[in-house]
Formats: sequence, structure tokens, C-alpha cells
Amino acid sequence: MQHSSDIRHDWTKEEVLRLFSLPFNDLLFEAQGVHRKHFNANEVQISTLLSIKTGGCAEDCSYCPQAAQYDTGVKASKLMCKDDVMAEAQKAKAAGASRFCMGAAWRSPQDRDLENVAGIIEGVKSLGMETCATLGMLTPAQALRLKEAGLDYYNHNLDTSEEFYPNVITTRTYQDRLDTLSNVRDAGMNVCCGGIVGMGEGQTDRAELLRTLANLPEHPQSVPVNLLVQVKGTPLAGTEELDMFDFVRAIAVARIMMPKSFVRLSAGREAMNEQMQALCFLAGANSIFYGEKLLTTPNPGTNEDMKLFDKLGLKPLQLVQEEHVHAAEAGVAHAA
Ligand code: SAM
Ligand code: DTB
Ligand code: SF4
Repeated sequence: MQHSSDIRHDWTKEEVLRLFSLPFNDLLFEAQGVHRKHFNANEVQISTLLSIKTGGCAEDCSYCPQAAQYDTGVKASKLMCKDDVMAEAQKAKAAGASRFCMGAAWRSPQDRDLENVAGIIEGVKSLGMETCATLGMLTPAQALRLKEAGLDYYNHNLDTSEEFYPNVITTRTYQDRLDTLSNVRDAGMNVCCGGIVGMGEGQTDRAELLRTLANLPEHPQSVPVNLLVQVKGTPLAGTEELDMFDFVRAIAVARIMMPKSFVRLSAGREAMNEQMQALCFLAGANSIFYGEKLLTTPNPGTNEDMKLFDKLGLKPLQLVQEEHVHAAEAGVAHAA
């Protein structure tokens, strides 16, 4: 199929729908082909999540166990202190994670909070890990402050299509989200942006979400595809389950449309067997969240994940240490 491996920002709705309606084997074959042009197909980036400020959130995201207005049993807590966060990051590093992602249940951070988070980021960065944070909406100045503190990635999801969005969230607009993404991009940080499937949306909504992501001025460097974790007490608990092949299709289409981005098989792995996760890797997913917990809900254990990696011959992506890069550069210079 022409253009399929190009970096494009002009996808039409029809083109994306056509990808979704390909026979499953044709779609997976194409996605795996695109994947192999840009990545080592047996390497998976692993990130560990930590909720550094849990619950009590004023927003009404109808999937979220941390919204104060839903009775989900999540207890609200204050921002964690730097030492405790660093201890968790150290553990994640020892377990093999290359990136540490910190989440806070805020609509947007207060400037005072942001200073505390900036200190935490500096600490985690000093451990030699990549850093990621998801703190809600950011102003341009806040984005610059986080960049200055050493933040490598900012996660802010579009969650779904613009059309389906008002069924899910009413306390902030789609445009608010696009504005934050543009502030993050302008500050020079890597963007981690994706969405959630299985919220009762249709195939066209999934197609439109991916089209919006791919048609941004730059493809997000990281694209998390979350399967809704249904949490009792949230309005979306009890939603009809998505057919898992449609989940795999969403991964494959994301891979084809954003060939150089890391596509993350994100929330929802607890509900997937090994074979389903293997299909997601075949469809071009090359990143996971690693560690027993996502933010507030369970995730497969690290032993389980390492067993699966062994069975499939997958290897965690190692960060290229700066010293090695410098040494290699020096070597090249000598040789020349
Ligand atoms: N409060 C910040 C915000 O919403 O921007 C950051 C944290 S928020 C929990 C980060 C993302 O987690 C959400 O945008 C959503 O995509 C995802 N998420 C939250 N609850 C989820 C669930 N039950 N299932 C799947 N993904 C979920
Ligand atoms: C993302 O796209 N998924 C992660 C991360 N970014 C912050 C969050 C998933 C949360 C699942 C529900 C919970 O554990 O609270
Ligand atoms: Fe708050 Fe984020 Fe949950 Fe929405 S997704 S309720 S903003 S913590």
C-alpha cells in the first residue's frame, strides 16, 4: 500500500477507516513490515509508573478511579516527598525499567506543586533514568520549567475522538488538551500522547483519535494505547467489553500511521492473556508499563512479564549511556 511507511501528517478519515477494515492478517502483515523498517522488532521499551499524588481530583473523567466525585475506594493523598519517589525509581531501575513515569491526579499543577515536582524530576534524572510526568494541563511557562528540571517526556492523552469526547469528560475541552500538547512540544519535550479504547466508542472514533494524533505537527514520540480498566464506582464500569481483535487493530493502525513512534501496550494487560499480548507486539507495540501497579490499579507482575519476554525472545530496550556514546565518538575521531 503506497505511503504506508512514510511519515505523514495528512491522513484522511477514509484512509484510516480503510486500514481498520483490512483483513486482520493483511493489517498485521503491513504493521509488522512498517515496524521492522524503523525498529528492532524484538526490543521493547519498558516504563514504570508511580502515582506521586493520588485521588481527590476535581475532574469528571468517567473512566477514572481518582475523580473525587466517584465512589471507587481510592484514598486521596498528598504529593509524595522526593526521597520516597527516588527510592521507588531506584527499585524500578534495578528491576530493569529505563523510564520512570510519575502521575498526579490534578486538573493542572499549582506553581508551588510544580516546583516540588521539578525537584523530584531532578532527583530521578540523577539516577540515570529517563523521566516522564503526567500532571494535567500545563501553561507554556510550566512546560518550560519542567524541561529545565530535566523532564524527558510529558504524558497528556487525547483519550478518544473529538466527537466521542463529551461522552467521557465535561470539565475540560479537547482544545484544552491540544493546547497543552502544543505547550509541551514548544518547550522541547518529547510528547507521550494516546488514548483509551473500550469506552463504548466505535471503530470510527478509534480511527479519528489516531488520525488526530498522526496529523499533529509532530507525531508523539510515544503513543500509549490503553484498554479501559473498568473500575467499580466509575460511570464507565459495566461498559460492553471491546472485542480484543479490535484492540489489536488499533495498535496495528497506530504503528502504520506513526511509524517511528513507540506504541505502548498500556493499561489493560491484566485482562489479556499471553497470546493476546504477543499479537499486540506482532502488530507493532514496542513499549509496556512494567511493575505490579499502574497508578491505582493492578498490572502484571515483573516476573510474569520477564517470563513472557523469554518465551517470545523479546529484550528490554537498554538506554544508550552517554559515556558510551562519547567513547564511541572519540573512537571514531581517533580512527579518522
Ligand atoms: N490527571 C492527569 C490528567 O488526567 O491529565 C494525569 C493522570 S491521568 C490518570 C493519565 C491518563 O490515564 C488519562 O488521560 C487516561 O488516558 C489514563 N487512564 C486513567 N484511568 C484509566 C482507566 N481506568 N483505564 C485506562 N486508562 C486510564
Ligand atoms: C497512560 O496513557 N496510561 C497510564 C499513564 N498514561 C499515566 C495510566 C493508566 C491508568 C490506569 C488506571 C489506574 O491505574 O489508575
Ligand atoms: Fe483527574 Fe486525571 Fe483522573 Fe481525569 S484522568 S479524573 S484529570 S486524575
